[in-house]
Formats: sequence, C-alpha cells, structure tokens
Amino acid sequence: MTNTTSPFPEGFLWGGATAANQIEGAYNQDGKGLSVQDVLPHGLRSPRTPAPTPDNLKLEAIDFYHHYAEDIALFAEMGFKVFRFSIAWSRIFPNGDDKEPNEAGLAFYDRVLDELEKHGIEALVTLSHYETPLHLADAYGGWTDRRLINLYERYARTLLERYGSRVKYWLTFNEINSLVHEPFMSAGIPETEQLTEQDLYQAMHHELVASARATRIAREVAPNAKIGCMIIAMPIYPLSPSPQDAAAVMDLDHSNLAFGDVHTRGAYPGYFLRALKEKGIELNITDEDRTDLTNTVDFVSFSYYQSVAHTSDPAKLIRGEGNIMGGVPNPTLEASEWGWQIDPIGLRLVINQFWDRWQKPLFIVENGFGAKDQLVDINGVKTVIDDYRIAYLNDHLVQVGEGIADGADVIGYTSWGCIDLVSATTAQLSKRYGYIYVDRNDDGSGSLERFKKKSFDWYAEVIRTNGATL
Ligand code: BGP
Repeated sequence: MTNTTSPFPEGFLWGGATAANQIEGAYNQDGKGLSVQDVLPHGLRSPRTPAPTPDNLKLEAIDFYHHYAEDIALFAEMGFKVFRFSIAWSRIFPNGDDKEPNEAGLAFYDRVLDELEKHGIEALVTLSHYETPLHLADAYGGWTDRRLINLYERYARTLLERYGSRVKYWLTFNEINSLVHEPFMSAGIPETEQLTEQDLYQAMHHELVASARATRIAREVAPNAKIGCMIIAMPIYPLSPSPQDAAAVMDLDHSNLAFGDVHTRGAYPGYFLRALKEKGIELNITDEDRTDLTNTVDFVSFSYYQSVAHTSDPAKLIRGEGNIMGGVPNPTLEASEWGWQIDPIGLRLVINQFWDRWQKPLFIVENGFGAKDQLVDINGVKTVIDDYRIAYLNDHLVQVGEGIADGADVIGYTSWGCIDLVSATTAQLSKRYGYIYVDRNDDGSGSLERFKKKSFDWYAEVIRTNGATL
C-alpha cells in the first residue's frame, strides 16, 4: 500500500537479519566442517577452546537448520520483503581449502531459497559473517595468509554460480572494519603474542582484495546480482568542543570510513596511508591487488547500534562497555543493559554522512535492541510485551525516514535478530533481539518452540503501511 505520509519509497525492502552461526545449529551435520564460532563458546572476549564444547550454544543455536520453513513462514506473516542470512563457509567448503564443494551444504541453501521464493521474500546473503572455517585459522593463520584470497574467490564463485540468478543482494564480509579489533572472531586470526599490527592490517588488505574479487566475479557470472560492502557505522562525537577533540574524532572516524572509501572509490585514501605510515606499517600491495580493488560495490550496507564520544585526552580514554570500536561513553546518552548507548539521531547523521560521501544506495542491514525478555501468558497465549524494543526500533526508523527526507537513497532496512538468536559478543541467548521468541535458555534448556512477541504485530503494521504508522 502506498501512503503519502510515509517518507519511505515504494518498494522499500523491509525485513530482518541473521547469521548462520547464530541461528542454524547442526554444526556438524551433512558434512559441515568446523568454523571459528564452534570453538568460541563464551563470546568474543573469551579464549577459544581446542574443539567444540557442550556449553557452546551456537552448536545447536535455534536449530534454524531444521526449522527454516516454519521461521520463514513467520517472517512472511510479518510481511518481510527481504531476509538477510549468511551462508556458512564451512558447510560449503568444510575445511575452507577443499577442491570441491559439499553438495549437501549447497542443497540446504537451495531449500532455504525455495522457501523464500514461495513467500515472495528477496534473499540478502552474507558470504562471510564471522564464520571462517577453523582449518583456515589453524593451518593458515586466518586472513593474515594471502592464500585466503584465492580460497575465498573459489567459495564466492561457487555461490554466485549456484545462486546468482536467485539472490539479488550480496554482502562480501560482515562488518569488515571489525577485523583489526576482533581478529579471531572476525577473520580467523589466532590471537597469539606474536601477532603484530602489521599482520592485522595486511589481513585487512587481503579481505579488501577478496571483497573486490567477489564483485568482479559477480559481474562475470551473476550480472543481475548487486554487491555491497558491510561496515559497522558509529557516529563519533567530540567529548568537548575543543579542536583537539574534533581532530581526534576525525582520525577515529577515518579509521572506519576508509573501508567504505576503498569499496566505493577503488583505492586507499591518502589519510589512511598516512595513518599506516605513522604506525610503521607497510602493506604488501601487488599490481594485481590494485587492479582488483577497482571493482567497486553497487551499494553500501552497514550495522548501526550505537554512537560513542571521543577525546584527545589520554586520561579520559576509557573504553565503553560492549564497544569494540574505540571511543568513550557519551555522558548525554542512556545505554542498554550491555552498555550500548542508545542514539536514534545518530542513525540520521550516519545516513547523511555515508550518502554525501559515497553517493551509493544505502542498506541498513542491522539495527536492534538486545534485551532480556519475559515470556508471559495472556489469555492462554504465550508472548512477550516488549514495549522497550518497539520504542527503540520506532525511534530509529523515524530517523531513517528523516534521512530519506534529507535526500539519501536508502533501499532497505533489516533489523538484527528478527528471530531470537545466539548473541555474538556474549554467546548467550538471553540477549534477545527478535520479534519471535525462541524457547531456549542460556543453560541450553528449552523446547525451541517459537512465540510471537508484541513487536511482531507492531513490525507487521509498519511494513503493511510502508512506515506510515511510525
Ligand atoms: C554485530 C554482528 C552480529 C550481531 C550484532 C549484535 O556486530 O554483526 O552478528 O550479533 O552485532 O551483537 P550481539 O549479538 O553481541 O548483541
């Protein structure tokens, strides 16, 4: 339905987002190999284990592997136009460096796509969402090794050839700017004492080249596919009005914007090369790399949860809880239970900044509110009265509307964790984001039954009216 009072354009892609390791479970079924997530039982700040342990909730997750039809039907009931999910690299190439793909793994995603098509839901696929095959971490040192570019190319080509006519929107790496902050989870890089910044930035370069290669391959084998980069967006405010603080903000902002610049301009920006030089880092960039990087993306996607403040004063530089990207807490903002500061207006700022800078369509592929939910019984129906989640999402979507009214080309919005899933940072289920409650607890107990929360109907109405009810 079109509505003249909504700033959202017709055809706006409303939906939800997930990642394989956080929903699928079935971690060793049908030939799947291990990924780094299978040995990270307690989230990103805890050490990995040598092998999977029973306390790792991701091994079973919410068992989307066997519940996908039921879950997609619920997304369809909300009116989803698009569903974001990732393909588990180690389901397709169990070790990452196998010569041939695992047909059983490919067939699973065919079934998921069949189901989406049945309901007229567009697929948005992330090629690599914090799921590097474990063998590539153990035998290669993850993305520090240049050979991963070719291995990723083989993987990307396999997927683009197989699903290129069915999947229109693709993301190359989830939150690619997280690599230097979370090397193991983000890029399978073992966090040993020998690991240097030089290694990390070289690994970043390898991912950027691999990302551009995926774009190049898509042009060859899947001409209708639209390829996007995916970065963590985070507005950064000066802690004080001093020019020194403003300059510190610019520098920190540059360290994120560089990823969008490379993906949209096809080369490293000068400010970034300067920053590397000042750190004593020299990237090994081949001529072929330079040519690869010129394959720029069709759109820019990003996650948005929070903003931060920043200062030039080292004494005040105390990292906020739950913030993996640097900066300090902003004294003017409230935070979630996990210390993520809530800032809807920041989303409008980011939309404007990215649109002004890159002039590429923008896709908000993650945004949401993690909270502890209480399942209640209302007249015999189990539900969650999640007014706090509705408020967060409503306030953020109003700002998306503002950004669109400002002139930005925003093509879609997929809220994070549209169905409850295992949290990336805490590895728990009690940090919930969904419109759909999944009966599973942090101790692993629960029936896996699905229940609609209050936000389920709220979001369905937002989609039905194309945002006019916000
Ligand atoms: C992003 C990741 C997601 C997701 C989200 C929420 O950084 O791309 O995988 O999990 O953050 O984080 P968390 O699950 O820790 O609340």
